[in-house]
Amino acid sequence: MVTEPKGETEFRRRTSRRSRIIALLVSVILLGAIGLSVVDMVGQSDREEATVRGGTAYAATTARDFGYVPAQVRTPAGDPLRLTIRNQGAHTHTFTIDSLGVDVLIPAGTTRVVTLRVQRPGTYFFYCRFHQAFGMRGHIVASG
Ligand SMILES: [Cu+2]
Repeated sequence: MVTEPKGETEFRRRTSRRSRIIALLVSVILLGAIGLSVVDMVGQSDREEATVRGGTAYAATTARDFGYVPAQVRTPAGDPLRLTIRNQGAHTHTFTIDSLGVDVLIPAGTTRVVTLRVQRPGTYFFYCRFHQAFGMRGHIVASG
């Protein structure tokens, strides 16, 4: 009959319990971090309503790693839209609208203002050239 030394068994048991506790803590922290960033992305308003002053519409959005927040901008058709895009991410992003010939590079930490001629009612799709595959896209909805 083989008996393990008592001390070693005790050590093994404690270590496995400790590693289980550490694994649990790590997963709780990871889930918390994921949850917080989701809340950060989703918790804010998912759409921006342009404000019209003196025949010009003004709106703002942020570019993040990797999405625009908010991703939908609503504006009246006909008025030029001055859209402020603040890059709060750690990467360079673009604000690109093929149908309007707009392609603006926004380095990390910088802000760009683009003036869009949204003449006709409709939906204008925008995206980041570098991170479109990551879901970095949105749209401008121009109402008539
Ligand atoms: Cu990007």
